[in-house]
Amino acid sequence: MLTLYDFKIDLPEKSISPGAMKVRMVLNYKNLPYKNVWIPYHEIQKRFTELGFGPNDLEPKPDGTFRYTVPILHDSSTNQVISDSLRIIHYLDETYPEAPRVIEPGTKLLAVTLEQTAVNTASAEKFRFTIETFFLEGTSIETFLADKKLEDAKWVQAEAGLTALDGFFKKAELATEAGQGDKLPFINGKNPSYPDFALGSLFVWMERGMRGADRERWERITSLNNGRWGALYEGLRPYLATH
Ligand SMILES: N[C@@H](CCC(=O)N[C@@H](CS)C(=O)NCC(=O)O)C(=O)O
Repeated sequence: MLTLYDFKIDLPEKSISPGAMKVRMVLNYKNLPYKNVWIPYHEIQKRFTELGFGPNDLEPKPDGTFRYTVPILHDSSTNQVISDSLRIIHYLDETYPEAPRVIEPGTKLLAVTLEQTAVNTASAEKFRFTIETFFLEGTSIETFLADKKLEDAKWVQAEAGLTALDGFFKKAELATEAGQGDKLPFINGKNPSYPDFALGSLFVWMERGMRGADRERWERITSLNNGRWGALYEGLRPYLATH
């Protein structure tokens, strides 16, 4: 049995974690049965330590120590515990080869590079729901949201990041003279692969986090760059279910 550890949040869609949603989409796409275990955000380290799970050793902090992060996948059939979404997805590709592959051989570095570009873009954005839920300590929400100019500037920066990414896609499409039918929604055409899930998981986080007054921002993203991001997200919608 596969068990996916995610953090608990009070949303009808249940999850907002990009890493966990990336793995969940891949599990759904591969049609592998799994169950979810929900951990309170502020107890991730405590609960994982109790369970004997280690920290995420792929992402050291500046002081060299590691964070405890979701997602973690436990596979009882191999008795493995794996942290970090990239490593989990690689593990699923290797361990369950009868399901469709998500990281084609030789494309791991490419996938990570594209993902990091997207993450840098998304981290320019701050929206009310995530700030209030996770970063309310201190004065950040007042400083950030009271200053409309600062908020708008961050959005310009985020949209510029997506537009730069759109430029890579366009060049690749032009170079291979892809017909309209091959263009969308996924990077490789018809079937989603790792970069699509990586980008899609950031869009999940945005769509679910941009509520109320922030909704309009999300709608803008779905139509930005000729609707590229909205179409990619729609293509992934069949894999969003949280079982
Ligand atoms: N690159 C990691 C990122 C994991 C990550 O940052 N997870 C966040 C939740 S979305 C977390 O667990 N944060 C807890 C913390 O930083 O204390 C992955 O994809 O698995």
